[in-house]
Amino acid sequence: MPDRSETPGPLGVALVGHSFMGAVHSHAWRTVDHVGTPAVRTRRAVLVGRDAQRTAEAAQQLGWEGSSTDWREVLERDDVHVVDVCTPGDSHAEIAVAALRAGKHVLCEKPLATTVEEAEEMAAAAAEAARRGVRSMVAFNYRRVPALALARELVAAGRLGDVRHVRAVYLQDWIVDPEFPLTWRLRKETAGAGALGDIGSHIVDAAQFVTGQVIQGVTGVLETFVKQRPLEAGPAGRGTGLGASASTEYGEVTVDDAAAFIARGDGGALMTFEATRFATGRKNAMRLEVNGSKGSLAFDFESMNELSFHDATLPDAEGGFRRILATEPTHPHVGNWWPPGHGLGYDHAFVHELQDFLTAVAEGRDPAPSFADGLQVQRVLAAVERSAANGSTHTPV
Ligand code: SOE
Repeated sequence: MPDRSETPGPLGVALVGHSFMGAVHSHAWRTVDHVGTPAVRTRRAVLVGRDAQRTAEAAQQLGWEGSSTDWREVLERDDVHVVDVCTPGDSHAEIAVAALRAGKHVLCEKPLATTVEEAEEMAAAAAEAARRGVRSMVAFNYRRVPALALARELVAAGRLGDVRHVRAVYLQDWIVDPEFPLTWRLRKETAGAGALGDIGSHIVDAAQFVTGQVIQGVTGVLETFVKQRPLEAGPAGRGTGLGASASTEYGEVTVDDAAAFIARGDGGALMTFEATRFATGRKNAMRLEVNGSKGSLAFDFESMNELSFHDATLPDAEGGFRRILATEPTHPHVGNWWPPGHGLGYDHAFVHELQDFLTAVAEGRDPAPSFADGLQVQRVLAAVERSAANGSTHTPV
């Protein structure tokens, strides 16, 4: 462990975006200085948004020193060292690349970009910045859920043997109502993809993170169940995200509502994926099951403190899935929190993400997942889209 008796800092942080993700990240930035011994201290210097009044109000509510409507101006500030990008996908590349060029460390929400080309530009800028000691990371937060991090450790320690199957699903239902408005997440030009990009990207990252296998070929199908939706009511026309309200005019949904695809991992695993916003009753069911020659693991984010483990090396009479409560101080990320059994929530994974990001910055190394990792996920998503567009369907005869 590095000696952190004199924690350096503070690093000034600029957060761009103050909708759902901006609020979750704000919570994490408020908390990270107070958990364990931080690698470096931070200051919540400035919150950036499009509307001056709404951004100023959000800054006050979320605990930022000031607010701005001009991220370019913020990049010129010497007291800003970190830029956290929580905007809709279509502005990730422009902001992140400019921030890296300005010498700011960058944390960027997922999926990294709206296209492979943008993600390539971002990964190239990140690689160039790293040579100047400037760090970057893509925010696949579920990696930092203790039970999923434990799953990775068990696979890496060989407890599952050879991994043969990965079954990954991410099920939500927040747009089941056909009158839910056409927010930025439902338009290709702002989001890049629908369920595939927004939540499919999480399970692609999680499957690769847990198994250590890199996805090779994919075959996929996409579906848009509701093709027209009311436009959003409201000033900015890009909505407040998940809680937006509808106007009386309608527009076309240009992304998928659901995606299903199969893939091969480079270690021989057969992987199946399903991402949907139409699984009524499932709110944030991000689930992963891994079957190996020596055992299996199962995780469901809706019970995020638990990991089920079947050890196939035990005698048959003692087999079966047992529940590991991933709340011991010896479990990944848990040590600085509450006594065993007291459980963590969605927000804690974002604090862990910042802890790892800041530790890498302080220690002068690149954090993971990198922009190159984000690009690789983007390529998988694009391959699913190509397959869905060109794929052959065989009618049972
Ligand atoms: C909406 O589908 C959303 O907020 C995603 O954008 C997040 O990445 C996921 O964690 C929760 O759901």
